[in-house]
This record gives sequence, structure tokens and C-alpha cells, in this order.
Amino acid sequence: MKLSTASDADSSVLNTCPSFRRAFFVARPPEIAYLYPKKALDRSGQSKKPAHLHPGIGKKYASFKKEWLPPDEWASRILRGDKTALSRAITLVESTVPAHARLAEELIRRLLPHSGKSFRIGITGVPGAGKSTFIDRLGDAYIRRGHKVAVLAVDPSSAKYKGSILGDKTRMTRLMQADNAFIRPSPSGNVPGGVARKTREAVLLCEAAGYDRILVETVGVGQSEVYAHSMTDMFVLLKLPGAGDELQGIKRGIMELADLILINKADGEMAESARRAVQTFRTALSYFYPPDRIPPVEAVSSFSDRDIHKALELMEDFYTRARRTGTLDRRRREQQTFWMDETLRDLFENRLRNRPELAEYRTSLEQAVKRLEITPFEAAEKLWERFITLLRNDSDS
Ligand SMILES: Nc1nc2c(ncn2[C@@H]2O[C@H](COP(=O)(O)OP(=O)(O)OP(=O)(O)O)[C@@H](O)[C@H]2O)c(=O)[nH]1
Ligand SMILES: [Mg+2]
Repeated sequence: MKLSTASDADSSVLNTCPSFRRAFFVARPPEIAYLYPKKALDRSGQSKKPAHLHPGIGKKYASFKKEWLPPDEWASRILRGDKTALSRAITLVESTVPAHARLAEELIRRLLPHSGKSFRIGITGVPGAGKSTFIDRLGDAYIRRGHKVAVLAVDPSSAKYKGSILGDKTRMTRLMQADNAFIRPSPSGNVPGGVARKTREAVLLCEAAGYDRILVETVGVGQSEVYAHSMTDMFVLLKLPGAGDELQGIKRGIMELADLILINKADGEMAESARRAVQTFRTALSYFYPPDRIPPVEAVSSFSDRDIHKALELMEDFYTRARRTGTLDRRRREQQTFWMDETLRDLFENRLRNRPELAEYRTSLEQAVKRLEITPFEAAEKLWERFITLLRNDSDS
């Protein structure tokens, strides 16, 4: 079974990625060890609140704590498909409190062997392209075929405007009511990679809860597309007809990510321009790709059941072929190293930021860079050297 191999690939990250491994040094610690990081316990085993935690965290934790369950029970509830347990587990994954991260990792470790058995579909497009509406109809069609559908988001805008949460709740009217659907808006956060990593972990949790079609919505802006692409088996690009953007974006890079291009809103007055856009795309893509690598381009309307089924069939064909040829497995394995690199970058950045001794030096370097007195590369190197010296001093003392 190829899919179980893919989940093996997921678990391989545990052997390589320090942030995943960290949690398991603390074997069933007393509750206080979940509450604060290990360093927060002084020699007598008493807790002391670490200086780097925000004062509001105690309050946040107090309300969170009530929802916590022992990891075993939590995991088995998720495996039984308990939506509340799943939802709270995602909240835990999204938390920025280090102790929550450890518990989240412990939970993920237990559930990893049960993940990996879904078809993960990324759906991207500019704001207003109709992603949520399309996902609602597609998800509904999947449910009618006996699937369980989870909808997640990698959305840089929601952290700022909280807009898409509201948008999704009003757009996804069918899925909102379906027992076999689970909708989770985008996590908030300032570091796009960090936010995306949380979505990726939410994918694993949803799979453990039995969702076998995972739809990841992302706004087609910059890096978020790359992140969504790096956690999905198929990447679908929704385009608008007649918006003068048919050719815009036909650049390697953006198009290279797409496995399927759908010209959406091909209904009413836009039906004709959608058909024209399909032709334009097909022709343009043929200049860039060898015939066997051109992604399919189709016009669809999310309001047409026939079109939704057409899109669904294209996706299922892709999935069947990807499993048969081994590309699904290969793609997931490549994604593992992408996430390992991302996590390493996050780790380094966090470690640097968490050294108060470096804060002032960093600010002075930033100012020097702005005044053009020093290049960004020199500044980064200087900061890095100071950091390494601190680490050396740590290990000497
Ligand atoms: N005519 C037509 N309108 C559509 C179609 N799909 C979506 N719409 C409309 O387009 C608007 C935007 O739809 P959404 O589904 O919210 O688009 P989105 O891409 O999720 O938007 P963001 O989440 O804000 O990026 C809504 O008013 C929808 O009713 C379609 O196939 N045909
Ligand atoms: Mg949307």
C-alpha cells in the first residue's frame, strides 16, 4: 500500500527534526511540565514563570487547561472522529506557548501512524476568485460519494483582517451543515511559515480523525501558495475569466505549481470569456511545457453540479494516477525535506530572537543596515557570530 508508505514518510521526520523530537524527552511529565517549558522548573522542581512568556499567557492557559485531556484519551477520541477533540487539538497545535507545542507534538506523534491516508488538495486563486464557494460545492459532492471532507486554510490575510473566517462561514453553507465535514479557518500568526506549519499539522490531525479528502484553501499571494503546495498532493488554481489576467501569471514558477487550472465563474455573461480564457491558457502553456506536462485547463461554474462533478473527476483521476505511478509518494517525501528546512529556519530564528542579550545588538545592526553603513549580509553574519559566541559560553558554563 503506497499510502501507508507515505505516512511512514511523515513519521520519518521524527527522526530528523529536533522540534518534533523535543517533546519526547519529557516522558509523561507532571502537569506543571506541560504548563511551562522544562527550564521553567527550578532545582527544587518548583515552577517559575519563564521571563519570555507574556504576562497574559497565564490567563490564556487557565481557560485552555480545562479543555486538556490526557494524550492517550485525546488521541483515541480523535481517532473515533470526535470533532470537538479534533478542534481542540488544532487549537493546541496553533498555540504559541512552548509547553502547548510539546503536548501538541506528543499528540501528533501518537496520531501519525493513522495519518497520510487522505487525498490532500490545495486550492488557490486571487481574492474573490470563488475558492470558498467552489470548495463548498466540491466538498458537498465528495460527501455525497461517501467521503469525509475537511477544509483548512493557509491564509496570510486572515491574521490581519480576520476576514476570511467570516467569508468562509457564509460561503460554505452546505459544508457548515454536513456531519461529514469539518471546517477550520486559518490560524493566525505573524510568521507565514509558522502559520503554514500549523495548517500542515492540522492536516495530519484531520486525517487521523478519518477525513479522507482534505481541501486546503489559500489566497494566491506570494509565499502562501508555496506553503500550500508543499502540504498537498494536488494543487488547483482557480482563475477568473475576462479579468484581463489570463496571461498574467503564466510564468514559470506560479504555473509550475498548478496541477489543474480551472477558469471559474463560467456562467451567465462570463461563460463566453471563460471559454476564450481556456483556449488562451492552453495555447500559452504549450509554449512552456512538454505536451505530457501541461496541466488540464477547464472552464467551470461553481453553481453547476455538472461542472463540479467534472472538476471532481479530474481530481480523482489525478489522484489515482499519482498513486499508481508513485508520484504521490515521491511528492510527499520531497515535502518532508521542505518542512524540515522550514522548521530549521524557524528554530534558528526563534533561538536568535529568544536571546535578550542579542536584542540591542540586532537593533543597532538593523539601523546600520538602514543607514547603508553595512550590507545586510555583513549584518546577518555579525549577528550570527555573536550568537555562536553566546552558545559557546553556554556550553562552557
Ligand atoms: N457567477 C459566479 N459567481 C461565483 C462563482 N463562484 C463564486 N462566485 C461568487 O464570487 C464571490 C466570491 O466568492 P468566494 O467563494 O468568497 O471567493 P474566495 O476566492 O473564497 O474569496 P476570498 O476567500 O475572499 O479570497 C461570491 O459573491 C460568490 O457568490 C461562480 O461559479 N459563478
Ligand atoms: Mg474564501
